[in-house]
Amino acid sequence: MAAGKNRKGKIYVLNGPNLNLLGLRQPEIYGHTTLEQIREAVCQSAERQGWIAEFRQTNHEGELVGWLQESRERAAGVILNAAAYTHTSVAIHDALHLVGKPIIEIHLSNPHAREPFRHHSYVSSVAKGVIAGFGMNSYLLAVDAMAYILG
Ligand code: CA2
Repeated sequence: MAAGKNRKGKIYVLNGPNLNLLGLRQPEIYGHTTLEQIREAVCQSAERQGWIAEFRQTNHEGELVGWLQESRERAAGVILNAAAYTHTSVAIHDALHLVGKPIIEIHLSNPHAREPFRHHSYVSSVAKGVIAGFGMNSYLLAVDAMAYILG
């Protein structure tokens, strides 16, 4: 086993509004994979790399803010698909500022190839990096990147 593979720290993987409907609506944009299938793949990949993925979804902005506050004490890093809140939420931007751990912004689709209102992100300026446009693989690439950043 490679050095550090048995640390078992937590990586928070947080998902915003409507992502619970993945695979059930608009497959032409978001694909056929369900959030549960993504959760399983993410948890397995994290585990293989010596981390525990804490995978959650909420439709509520305040709950997401609460989880970001919690991550300050409980997570080594945060992978965030804030969904529509990416483009609207100063509250999430402020909470991300306080996390003090590496943050990776992810999206299934590429917001820059979509409507202009998706081109601005309140997450990007406080993220270590952004991965977008690769469907479920955006999540898996983010797990790899986070494992690499955390060493
Ligand atoms: O591409 C992404 O991951 C997004 O974060 C998804 C958000 C969108 O507002 C962002 O601009 C980009 C929307 C998530 C909505 O999820 C749905 C899932 C199934 C059916 C309809 C919506």
